[in-house]
Amino acid sequence: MSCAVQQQRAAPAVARATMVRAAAPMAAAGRLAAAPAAPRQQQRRQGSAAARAPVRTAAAAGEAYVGSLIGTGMKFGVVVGRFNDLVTKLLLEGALDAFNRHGVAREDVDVAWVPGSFELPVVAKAMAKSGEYDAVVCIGVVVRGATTHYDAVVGGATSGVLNASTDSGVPVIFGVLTCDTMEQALDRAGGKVGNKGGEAAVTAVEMGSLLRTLRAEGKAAQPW
Ligand code: INI
Repeated sequence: MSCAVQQQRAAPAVARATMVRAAAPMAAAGRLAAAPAAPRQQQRRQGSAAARAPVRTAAAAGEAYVGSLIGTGMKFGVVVGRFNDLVTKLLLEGALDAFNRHGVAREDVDVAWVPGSFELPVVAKAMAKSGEYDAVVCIGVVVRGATTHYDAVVGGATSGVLNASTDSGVPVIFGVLTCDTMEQALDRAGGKVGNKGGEAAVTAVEMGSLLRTLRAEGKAAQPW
């Protein structure tokens, strides 16, 4: 199914990004505009100081867009690393729970497992380019203490996820924990620092929604 067809089919009004017509606040922040030339007679009547004073005009503002946090009717892919799956399973639970709380049906979320964080980008990019998803979430856990190639895994995952996103035009969200200890990772997987998997899912809803609206209005290129 082509992306355009897919997007029309699955774009309910409720999932669309909010468009806010920028009014007073943005106009007030408008730049200082050059004063229009006053007719000669008028210039003579004005005092010289007043005539030199800059004139503030209300600058016409463009539209302001923000993604909706209601994901009903949207589709998502989740790619999860098995390495440190004690924690990645908790992050996945957090992501699925957040999707549910934001109106995304469970059958609209596909989950793909890969060996480790280094393998996240290739699958995320392929899923993003399939045209099936509004956004893809990558979930992994890299713990510094447990590996000598921490930097290589983190670097590959980070740049790979970013590249998957910008290359496909589909948001690919970085839900990879990079921690010094397993305890820090658990704190971020439903422990005392919340659940970063859930946060990644909410980011996916917002970004997917924003791009749907921008594309529907011809303000963003179609993906890939
Ligand atoms: N993968 C992780 O997701 N987290 C880690 O902490 C990790 N460590 O420690 O090495 C890890 N390594 C595996 C890596 O992601 C690849 O699967 C492997 O290198 C094969 O390409």
